[in-house]
Amino acid sequence: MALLKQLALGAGLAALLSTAAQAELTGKVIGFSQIGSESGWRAAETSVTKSEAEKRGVELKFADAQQKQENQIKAIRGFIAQGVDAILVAPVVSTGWDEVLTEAQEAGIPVVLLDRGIDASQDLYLTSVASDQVKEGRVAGEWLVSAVGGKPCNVVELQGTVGSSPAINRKQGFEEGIAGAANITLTRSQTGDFTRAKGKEVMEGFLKAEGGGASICAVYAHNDDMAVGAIQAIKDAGLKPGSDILVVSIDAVPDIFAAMVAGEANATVELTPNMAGPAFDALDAYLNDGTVPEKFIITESKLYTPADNPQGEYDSRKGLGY
Ligand code: GZL
Repeated sequence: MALLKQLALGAGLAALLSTAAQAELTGKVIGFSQIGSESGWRAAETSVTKSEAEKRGVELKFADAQQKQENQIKAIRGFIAQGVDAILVAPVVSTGWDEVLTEAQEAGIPVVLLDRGIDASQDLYLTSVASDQVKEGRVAGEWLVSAVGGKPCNVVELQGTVGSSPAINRKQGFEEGIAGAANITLTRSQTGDFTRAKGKEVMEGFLKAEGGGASICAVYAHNDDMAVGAIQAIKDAGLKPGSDILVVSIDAVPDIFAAMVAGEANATVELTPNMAGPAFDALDAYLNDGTVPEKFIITESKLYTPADNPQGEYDSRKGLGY
């Protein structure tokens, strides 16, 4: 009995401490400059960030930039003027941040990057919480190599937002992943801006340019939303997504698992929408104990295929704000 009591006490203590830790940000005012709501994943990131803030008693000031960097810069300047305790930024593109982040630094306000990186001095931000986007692309490429075996395969690519770190890195990673396979050729590549509508439109263009698509063996999309748009375009062209044209993408949102259940998608690489949890934990340690976090906090990237219970994965993700 004594052991059970000790275990219960230990568990209770751990729970108490974790709540206490989360409570350390109580009353802090944190600004969040979010890119927009271009994809299901982005919507989930916003919803998870708000619930993580609420759990910790943070007053979150949320600004939706509608995909425009100038709106993000304006929002960050607003947070600085309000004298917030910290700023979260999901940077829509990777350049053009030095001036405004220097202003935040001069105001003594720590900045944490979420889900995308920037080309700027690492001194300008406290830490960055993101996936290894090159690895995501490489995992997708390696999956395609294994899926087609030695058969010749022309693959088309739907890139993310031009100039964004995921678009740059996922392209690089995919090319690394297929580099050793002479039978696989990347024949067309164009941005679909991470949206379903644009992904469908660009895929329609690829299909037309390739005489209806018979020569296209696979589509690689930098996110699931563009893949879902491409799936519709493939069906409209009278072809079967998932078999006539393989579909591989990134994010692991519920709708890509629904497509897998329907036999219309083949692989996705998971991206957690919970970048804010690690960000708030790092800010808690920094603001309360002066602990400087690692510069890069890397989240996991896991491959899912129809062999991995897609219905269960759909059910477990539905309702998380996607
Ligand atoms: C990647 C993230 C991307 C998602 C897309 O870290 O920035 O932006 O993969 C989203 O769904 O639009």
